[in-house]
Amino acid sequence: FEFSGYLFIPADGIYDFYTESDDGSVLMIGREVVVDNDGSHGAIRATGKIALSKGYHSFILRYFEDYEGNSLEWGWKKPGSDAMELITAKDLFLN
Ligand SMILES: [Ca+2]
Repeated sequence: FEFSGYLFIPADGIYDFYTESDDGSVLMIGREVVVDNDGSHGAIRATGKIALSKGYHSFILRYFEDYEGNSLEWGWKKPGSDAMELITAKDLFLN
């Protein structure tokens, strides 16, 4: 599966992202791979970080399922926050 669209970044800063997937997933923002959680595996989390400016940024979230269970979740930690939270529909603008 490939999900794409735009993510609204509320303020300049360094953002942490994660995907937690069974099996593999990769998150790209702009042309940069931010989270590489690829490969055949059970539900594991991978993280990455990127500096972003305020505004709309394109993203691609790729996911595949190989065998047995299947799940996909993604989230972020905004600058000044100390906890990861889910990315919700209000953060997204789809193509
Ligand atoms: Ca699986």
